[in-house]
Amino acid sequence: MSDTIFALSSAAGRAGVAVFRVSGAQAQESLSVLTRGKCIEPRKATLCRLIHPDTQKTLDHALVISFRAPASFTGEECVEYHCHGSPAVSQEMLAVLAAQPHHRVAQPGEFTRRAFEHGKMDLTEAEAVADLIHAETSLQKQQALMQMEGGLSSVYRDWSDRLKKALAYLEASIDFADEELPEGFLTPILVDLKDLKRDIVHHLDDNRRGERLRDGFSVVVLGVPNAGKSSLINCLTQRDMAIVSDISGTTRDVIEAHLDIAGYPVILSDTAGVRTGEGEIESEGIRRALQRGAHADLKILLFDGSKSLEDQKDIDALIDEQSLVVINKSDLELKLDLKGIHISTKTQESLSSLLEALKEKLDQIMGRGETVSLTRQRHRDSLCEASNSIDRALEAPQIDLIAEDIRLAMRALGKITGHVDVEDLLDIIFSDFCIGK
Ligand SMILES: Nc1nc2c(ncn2[C@@H]2O[C@H](COP(=O)(O)OP(=O)(O)O)[C@@H](O)[C@H]2O)c(=O)[nH]1
Ligand SMILES: [Mg+2]
Repeated sequence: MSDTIFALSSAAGRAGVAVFRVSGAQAQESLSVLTRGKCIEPRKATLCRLIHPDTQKTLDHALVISFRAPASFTGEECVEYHCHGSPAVSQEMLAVLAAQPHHRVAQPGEFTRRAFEHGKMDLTEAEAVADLIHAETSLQKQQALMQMEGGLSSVYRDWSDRLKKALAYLEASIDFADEELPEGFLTPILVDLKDLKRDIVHHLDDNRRGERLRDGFSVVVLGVPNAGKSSLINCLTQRDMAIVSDISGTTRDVIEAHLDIAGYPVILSDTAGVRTGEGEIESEGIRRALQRGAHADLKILLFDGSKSLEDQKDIDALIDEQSLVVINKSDLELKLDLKGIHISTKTQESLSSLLEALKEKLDQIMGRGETVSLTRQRHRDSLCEASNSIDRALEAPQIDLIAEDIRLAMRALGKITGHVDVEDLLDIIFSDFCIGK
């Protein structure tokens, strides 16, 4: 912790501006070296000539902002240098900073980790910083911002406070002998615990929407060979990423494309055509296709409108709640009697209706409302732990046992926000970040 860390915080390569960040006890010293002791007012962008300390020549003209501890992102002394974004300037800046006493390159996520360790944010907020940096769609960004602004923390903090209150009552009573306790003393505490338990279960029963939004929704296209699955993916991605061909069974493996559908991140998978009794490689492809379909958030069942249903029975059998029936080749004579969205990947007809229907299905999965959702399995695990402890508390025969289970439930909640016992988790969580954040 005593090292001063630095990094190029903007993306590497040529750019208009390159931002370098320095944080730690010696950050003001290196600033002084680079500006030859120029006095820089904190929190004010100041145009400075940076001097290379070895050659005494100009290194760059940069906008410098200094943040004095603890009023900085990390809570430490911090300096930001907004330099010209050339590889040559970057190399020199990094070399000069590296040569300063007690300075070293930051590890991935180390600035945010220091912010967490100085109490600037809790663990869910720090995780949200990483999510915000990785966000690819508007809804992912919105979710990350909500969590970064304390959306999850405030829910868990409130629950923890409710447990603390119950615990305070119980602890006050432990000094009394059982017979001295007022009649019905436990009842309101148990009612509160039951309410809390219901809130946690409700929060957990969220269709995994936060996790799905963070990781992307998996949508799989299934259909008989030549239904136009690869053509559809090509249309939707507007790229030739899947191979389109007349020869049945060209797509033998699963191909993925990442799409942004009305703000939802979607991972769209092309698959081998589903039909029975084909060659060995193809059967493996079919097995994978069906397996993908079974695990997907949503299936697009793509029918060939120019063929009869009899020829597409295997696909018909897959229709369920998680599927969208789409009938392709509307430019040809219709030979299929089935309800669904009629499209043509050839003429691009009604592709927008398909996208609209996909959006509606995703809306359904996400549910309405702006409530915050947990975004990681880690949160889910600890919430289950808290919920189980509350269950045990509700069943416990003695006051000191109830109190102990409440303490365990508080501990589980504290693990999510990072208020207890998370040393072993930190390396894993912050390694998810990029360098410079
Ligand atoms: N007429 C017509 N042909 C299509 C349409 N979509 C795909 N095809 C053709 O159907 C054949 C099979 O398409 P492909 O995308 O490889 O099907 P897949 O086996 O399901 O992946 C190709 O010759 C496509 O050009 C369509 O909407 N109309
Ligand atoms: Mg194909």
